[in-house]
Amino acid sequence: MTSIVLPATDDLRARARACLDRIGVVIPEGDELYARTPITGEDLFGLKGSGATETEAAIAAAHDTFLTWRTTPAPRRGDVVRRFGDLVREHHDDLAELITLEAGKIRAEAYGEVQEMIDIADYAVGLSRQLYGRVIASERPGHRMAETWHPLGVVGIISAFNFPAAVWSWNTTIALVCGDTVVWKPSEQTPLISLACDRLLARAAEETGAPAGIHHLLIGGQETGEALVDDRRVALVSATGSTRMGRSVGPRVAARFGRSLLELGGNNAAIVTPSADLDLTLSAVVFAVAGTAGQRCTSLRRLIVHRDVVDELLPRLTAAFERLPVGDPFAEDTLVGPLISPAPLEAMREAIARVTQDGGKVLTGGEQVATTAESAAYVRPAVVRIDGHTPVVREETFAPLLYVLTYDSLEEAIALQNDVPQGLSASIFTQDQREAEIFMSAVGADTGLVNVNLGTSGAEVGGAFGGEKETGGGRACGSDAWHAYMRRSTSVVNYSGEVALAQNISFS
Ligand code: UN1
Repeated sequence: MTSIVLPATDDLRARARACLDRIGVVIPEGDELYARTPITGEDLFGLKGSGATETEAAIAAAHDTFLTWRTTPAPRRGDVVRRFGDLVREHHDDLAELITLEAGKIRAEAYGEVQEMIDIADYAVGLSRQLYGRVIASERPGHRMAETWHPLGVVGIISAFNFPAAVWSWNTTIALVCGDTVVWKPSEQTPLISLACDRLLARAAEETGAPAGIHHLLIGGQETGEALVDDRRVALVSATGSTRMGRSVGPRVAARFGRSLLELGGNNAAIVTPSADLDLTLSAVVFAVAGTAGQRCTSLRRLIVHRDVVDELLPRLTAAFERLPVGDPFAEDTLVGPLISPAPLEAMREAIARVTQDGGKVLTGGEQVATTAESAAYVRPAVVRIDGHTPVVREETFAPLLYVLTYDSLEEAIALQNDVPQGLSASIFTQDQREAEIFMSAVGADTGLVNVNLGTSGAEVGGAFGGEKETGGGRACGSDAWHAYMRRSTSVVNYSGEVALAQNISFS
């Protein structure tokens, strides 16, 4: 078997260093943790980590800075975010290159992730002039009742490897215009891109006169995350990652009556109905499964196909999967880059073994792709046909693995879609308006994101992003998601000159 030729790690290291230089990052070299590239699976740099002392200092400084930042008018807080967005535009190539180097995304997707940073920065700048409250009709004469949204405090961000820059940007740009300050613990798998983001924001702060203490980066492991989770000065913990992580974070933050915003696992499904446009369905499904090598929380994991179209769809689907170029994410024609590490490859193998034992049939994929780098993990996206939900189908496997199930009635298809513990994103492919409306209605998909004639992944930042059930319930990004980053005060003013009690109470 011919193996795919990958770039030399020395060349990748030089590319990373050049991007970091252009952004202005001085690499904190050390030997406490290692920046690694999934392209070859090898280390790029040894780094110094942040210990307990740095974590404490960062939280204390973020809290101190909050006390003044909250008094800066919101449109002025928008200035730092506007400048940050400009710097991201200037360094679009550098950031995208670092994302490819450290997260293994193909070029187009790495550029897309940086675009998502720009989009949310634009959104947050506009929001800085729109932090509106409501004026509410009072039941008492001569009284005015109004809501005001105030800055909340320190926001602790715990982010994952798969969107190492965009998810931080969603949280940070909105937190900053809301008057909060940020302490960020990124994934240990993506320290370089985190250093780059931190540096660009620090430059934006320097240039716009915002205090340096509005943002703190902590390069650390689980203990660092736990310190944020347990510290009362951290008003909101916004955590993206596995349901397992969320199960520990949520109750711990709640135990101290802190707030959490959880973006956890998905087990996203798409229903293909008899009226679906199959060409459109195919290309949407292929991206949703194989994009980012199946490592998005919104990746498509289950395809629920009507029995009348399954025989037509499946051969076309497997052929499309077999044509997918897997390999070096820097190569122009590659569509599927590496998995972040060998662990998801192992998880995918295990899932395939379990589903096969349960009667599933692998239609294509699942094999590791041979390359010139021993420690890298490249895999062919897989399609498995299975008759119903077995336990492994109801779990999230963070890899390009699609289970295909069949259905006869829409009701049955919706029941299957909802019969998983997670509730992030769902799609239906149909030209039947009635079916589409039912799918989006109260008896339809129980997910936070519901799509008609498009795939489950690739949401725009303007909408509220997040999901129900074991996905954690949090909403980030657009719409009114900013409310999570502020505290609401309901104020009542009596200008009547008399005492009037609510609920018609007379107390004399
Ligand atoms: C994630 O995988 O954690 O909707 C976020 C999408 C992207 C964000 C995914 N905009 O697929």
